[in-house]
Amino acid sequence: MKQSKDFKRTLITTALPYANGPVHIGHLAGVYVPADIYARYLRMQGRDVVMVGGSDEHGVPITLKAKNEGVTPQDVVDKFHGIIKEAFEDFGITFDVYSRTTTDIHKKTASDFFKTLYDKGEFVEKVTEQYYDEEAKQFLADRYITGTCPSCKSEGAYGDQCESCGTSLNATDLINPKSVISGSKPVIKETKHWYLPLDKHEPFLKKWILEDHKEWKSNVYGQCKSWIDLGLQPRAVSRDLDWGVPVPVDGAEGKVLYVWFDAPIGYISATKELTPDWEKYWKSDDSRMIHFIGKDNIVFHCIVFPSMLKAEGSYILPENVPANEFLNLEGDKISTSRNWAVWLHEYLVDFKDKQDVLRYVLAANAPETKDNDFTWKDFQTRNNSELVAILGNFVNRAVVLTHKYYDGKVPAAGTYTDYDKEALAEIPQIVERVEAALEGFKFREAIREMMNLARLGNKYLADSEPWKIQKTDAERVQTIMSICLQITANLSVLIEPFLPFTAKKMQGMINLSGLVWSDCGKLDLLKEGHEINEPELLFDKIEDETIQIQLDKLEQAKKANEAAAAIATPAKENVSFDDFSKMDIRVGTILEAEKVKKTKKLLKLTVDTGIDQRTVVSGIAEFFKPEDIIGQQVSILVNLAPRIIKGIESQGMILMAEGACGELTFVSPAKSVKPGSEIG
Ligand code: B3M
Ligand code: ZN
Repeated sequence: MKQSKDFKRTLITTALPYANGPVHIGHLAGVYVPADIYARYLRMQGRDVVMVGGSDEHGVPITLKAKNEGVTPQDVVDKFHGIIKEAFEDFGITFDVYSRTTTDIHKKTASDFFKTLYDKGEFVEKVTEQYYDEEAKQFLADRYITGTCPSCKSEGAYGDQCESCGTSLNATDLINPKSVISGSKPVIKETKHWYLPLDKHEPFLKKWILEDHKEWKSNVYGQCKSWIDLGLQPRAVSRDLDWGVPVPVDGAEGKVLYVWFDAPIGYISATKELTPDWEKYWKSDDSRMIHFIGKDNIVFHCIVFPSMLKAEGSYILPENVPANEFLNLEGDKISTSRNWAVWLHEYLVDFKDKQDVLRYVLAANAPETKDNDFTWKDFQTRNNSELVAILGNFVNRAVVLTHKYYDGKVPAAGTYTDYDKEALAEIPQIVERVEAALEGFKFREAIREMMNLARLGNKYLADSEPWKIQKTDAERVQTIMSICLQITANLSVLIEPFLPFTAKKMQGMINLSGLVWSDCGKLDLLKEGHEINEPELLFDKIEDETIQIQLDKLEQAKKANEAAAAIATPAKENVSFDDFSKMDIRVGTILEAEKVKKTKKLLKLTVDTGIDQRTVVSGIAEFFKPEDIIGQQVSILVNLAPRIIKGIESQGMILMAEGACGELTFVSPAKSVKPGSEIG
């Protein structure tokens, strides 16, 4: 595999998050922490590197959100672009430029790009049939059409997918389709669009990826291979929509570039915004481009965008696409709509100044080769038993002892024992392993190796026990402390790409600045007599209560979802009034209650129905104790045909309401009424 040093420049791109919601830990773990680690590592080597990013501000989900909230799409993206940008800054994600796709530069760049391909005849035009809203006078994107799912029959399925049963759909499959805009029934109408003929680029892609880039991560290579093996089809690059970059050809009124056409061009526009010299990053063979993305974006970055760049002709193609899999949260898929997420802006309120803890946990647990789970318990453990107990503990003791023994001045190294030499010899080896892992985009391995240096220091100090011999062998203690300080100095450099906030604190503590990557592995970073500063705590323990608060938050989100899901249960089919009036529902009073033997759920009730006293078997035992419900007024369906339940004849049914978590409560009159009163 080629190394970073084989190229003169590196252009790092990071997936542009949609500006229709804030960013969460999944974004950070999948894309931005690895990209930032990589960019910092290259910058510390003095390499020419730019990291570009920005908000993806076009596309249907944004227009839908705007519509639901009664604001304009621009309002939506203005709000979230700000929130996202700030969250990234807070977490130390060092974009050289963080732009957005609604800038004039971007609109022009995307528009010109389309025009170039259009003029070169790189598109095919196709007329297809699509749903059209005659009242609103516009074509309807898939998400703008709802109807009954042909598969599970639930209402409110979208034109591309039913969220109840997960089936992917074509808009024309929906039963009773309805326009989200006007509520009217859409009609089918012809529309013209421009397609990128991926089939034409297939032979090239086959060679470029499957033969020339066998070194790509297996999840990325595998996905590309299965797309190519299936045979590539032309892809529409325009849409009938009024939010986006207008298609720059005559007769394309009301059409915009498909969001996935303009978004990757956003990388180009952002670079243009950064520097007038942008072309050297995009158009010279001694530059290389690396796309940091999540797995759902692989096809666009490995197949579609490269085909666009190739068709244009003057751009370089990505050298590598180290896409990550997904991060789950406490065993469940992260979901914005279900609020099942840890939002970055909220994390920082609950864990002030603990950016590095999250960066550490996410990198250590990054979903590099398979989906992975974030749990608060693991977060706590990694903080307490790795960051606090190993890294923080070692550095703190090294600094504190230096103050105690030598008034804060670095002692002379003296003579090394074999044990010292062995420990010191490990440092450059660890550095080498960190480098090799980073060059191969293996961030978990890199951070583990980085932590091994802290482990080494911790063990060296614990084994050497300078506090025991300080009075008897002062010379030896000087050597031990000098070695601990050199390890600390090395750590302060080595951790910088991963834990930049902590690195800064450490460098402040040992009074060093301007360190670069090649300082890693040097054993004389701190000269004899160099004065260090006062110790500062790098990490502190996270208690169970703090973790419980986070777990409670998630529990609440879960309950709210269940409540919403319960409310959202689709209505049953209509019944006639006659059918309804056949039901005889009355107010009854419970006179007796006892558990039905050998069952968990059933109570046998005697109910005064006003007509008679009768026996009803009811599945409420998990929620009520028999003695607590004597005298309770209930609603009872008295003319339900009797049924034998567990050998008891049940004559009627008690009506119950089901709460968000499945708990049952009685449906009873707001004030006490005579048993036998009719309900209806
Ligand atoms: N906004 C999709 C996503 O956030 C899309 C990425 C664009 S990268 C050019 O997953
Ligand atoms: Zn369905």
